[in-house]
Amino acid sequence: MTVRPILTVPNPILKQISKPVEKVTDNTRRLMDDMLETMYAAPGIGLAAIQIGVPSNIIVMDLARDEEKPKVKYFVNPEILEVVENLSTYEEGCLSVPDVFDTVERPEKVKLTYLDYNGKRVTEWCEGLYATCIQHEMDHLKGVVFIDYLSRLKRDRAVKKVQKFNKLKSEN
Ligand code: GNR
Ligand code: NI
Repeated sequence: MTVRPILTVPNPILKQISKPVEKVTDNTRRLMDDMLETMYAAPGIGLAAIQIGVPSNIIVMDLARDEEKPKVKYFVNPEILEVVENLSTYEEGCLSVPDVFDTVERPEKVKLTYLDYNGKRVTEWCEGLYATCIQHEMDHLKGVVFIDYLSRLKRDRAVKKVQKFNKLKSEN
């Protein structure tokens, strides 16, 4: 397994629309293994393939707290089938926008269908942090990053902050 670099805004690759996976193969699983290792190294609670530059509809997630045992989830070709009307707000962050946090409103429950690590179909209702995170990750598959929901001023500030940080890093 390999930790791969995570792309940050304003990299245009993050705006690409990811494509469905035809079949869950060993190659798909190798990519998911790399994504999980990259996510843990960051560290983060979710990662979409496009964040490491791969435009495929693949997401990994682990919502377990530090002390808990891992709760790894893999999603291939996820689709939201239903959402409830109620919204919930959450202070979101993103590995592609490091050190920026802001509130985003999203449906508090979603009915999700996807293929798991073995290519088996799973359909389930998600709520709480799980609902927030899967919607955040599925936005990445459509080229959307959470700062796209903020005002232009906040979004521009966030991008500038990331660029400044990356410039400082590259000088070290
Ligand atoms: O690590 C992450 N934390 C997080 C916190 C609140 C809402 C969404 C997230 S996902 C983020 C990792 C990431 O950028 N996934 O795309
Ligand atoms: Ni993100």
